Amino acid sequence: MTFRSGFCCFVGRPNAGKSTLTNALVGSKIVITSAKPQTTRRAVRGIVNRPDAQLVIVDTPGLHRPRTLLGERLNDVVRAALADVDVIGFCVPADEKVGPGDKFIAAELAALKAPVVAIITKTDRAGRDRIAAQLVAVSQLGDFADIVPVSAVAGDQVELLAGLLTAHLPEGPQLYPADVTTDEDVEARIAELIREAALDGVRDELPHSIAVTVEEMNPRDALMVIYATVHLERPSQKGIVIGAKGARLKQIGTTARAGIEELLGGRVHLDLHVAVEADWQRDPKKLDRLGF
Ligand SMILES: Nc1nc2c(ncn2[C@@H]2O[C@H](COP(=O)(O)OP(=O)(O)OP(=O)(O)O)[C@@H](O)[C@H]2O)c(=O)[nH]1
Ligand SMILES: [Mg+2]
Repeated sequence: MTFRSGFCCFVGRPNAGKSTLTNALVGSKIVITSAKPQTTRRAVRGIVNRPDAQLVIVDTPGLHRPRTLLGERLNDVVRAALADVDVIGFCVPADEKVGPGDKFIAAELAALKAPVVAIITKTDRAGRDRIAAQLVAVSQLGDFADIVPVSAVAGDQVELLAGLLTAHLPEGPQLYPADVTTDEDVEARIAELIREAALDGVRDELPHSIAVTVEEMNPRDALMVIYATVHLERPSQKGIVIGAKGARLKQIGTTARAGIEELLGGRVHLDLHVAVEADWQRDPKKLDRLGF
């Protein structure tokens, strides 16, 4: 049996369902997801192990028209990730009309050498006719190796997609040990789980203003004590995130802790601190410090 291995980069506009699909393919939650656009801020690798192949999915931030320096840097992350992969998965949601954002991305992909598989995501949210119309609309966006409708949430056609992407990989050995599902480090994953919890229930500009860093992790008896900071952009955002008598911050901590305990396989004490880094999305030095 020939064994294949290589990289598939997922690209699409913000909120298209790239990260949810990455998790569905890997079979565990390695990246955070949310209903807010621009959730993903790094290129995250998720590893799909199959008997005949190892497929490394590179999940990327949504490609968009940038309004801040952070936005520009996120787009740069996507372009760097696209440069060196075996196949590209272009995600377009079934429940939203194909728009200028998708056309813009399709034009960029046309200039690349790698084959592109168009993926119509969230099919559980659309009826048959809508999906059929979307297949036609997406096929007109470019020259694709395949077009596949999938639902990451319902698990529809996810296996089929894994097979189609794998077919574009070169023959090669395993690139990661078979029990590894991502190469993200634990601290980065913990910071993301806290950010995911903080995103829940906030609106407008606030989701974009949130960044999280882990300051310290100390084992104490059977407990892991984690100190983390939730960074915001304006003092007025503090009250919203902290909530009346600290209720919202407490809820963020409780939600994040459950995810972190699952990740670490042990009990966690989470100490969250809220700080203001004025306008960090537009400040090169602050972006560097926050890891962007
Ligand atoms: N019903 C349904 N919802 C989905 C599906 N896939 C994703 N979603 C939802 O769509 C929203 C966006 O999903 P994400 O996976 O975070 O999207 P993304 O493309 O990674 O977004 P960015 O990281 O912001 O670019 C979330 O609310 C998901 O729960 C799906 O197959 N079915
Ligand atoms: Mg994402």
